[in-house]
Amino acid sequence: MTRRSKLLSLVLRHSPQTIGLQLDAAGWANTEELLACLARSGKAMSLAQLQAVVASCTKQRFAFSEDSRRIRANQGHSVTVELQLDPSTPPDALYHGTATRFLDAILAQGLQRQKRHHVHLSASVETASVVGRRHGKLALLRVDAAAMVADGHVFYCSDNGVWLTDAVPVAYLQRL
Ligand code: HQG
Repeated sequence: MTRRSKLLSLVLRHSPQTIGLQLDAAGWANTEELLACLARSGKAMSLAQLQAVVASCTKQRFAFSEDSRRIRANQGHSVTVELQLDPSTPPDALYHGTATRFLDAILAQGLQRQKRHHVHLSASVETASVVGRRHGKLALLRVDAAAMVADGHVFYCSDNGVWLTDAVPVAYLQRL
């Protein structure tokens, strides 16, 4: 299951061309075409296996369209897609987990989106901690989202509850 989820992340977020797949402007792939491209690339997956990955993924990384004919990743892309999310008002505080080795750069430049489309923020310290530990020794930052909203920064919430924004200047960051 994890292997299939990673494969879907690769083709739906970062590198659809590795299996000859095309995403539309909003990041959707045709479900049948995805399965056909996977099969042609020697990475065959059945529709039932694909549905199981989408349903079982605790982070809801992927979503089918209502008619199930299309599938996309909910966030995390490096390829150019326009997810067409509506701006949304976040909780007053959001959290970002990172590794201690990035702190000097972050506290000099603010949070930048790096290879992704947005900076990813969490509504809970717990989720931010899990995200941060992926990178090494955990460092937690509190983001003053209320002040950012007051100053005109725009936030989006992905379908799986990840808060997204273009960048977080240093003034809104506090080390926890
Ligand atoms: C750091 C996972 C130096 C940033 C997670 C992070 C999330 C800077 C790393 C989603 C910096 C980028 C995203 C600066 C930011 N200088 N380092 N100025 N600004 N950074 O993986 O937020 O499993 O692109 O702190 O659960 O860790 O893929 O972002 O450590 O939701 O579904 O640069 O990815 O979801 O790392 O994680 P990432 P992230 P999935």
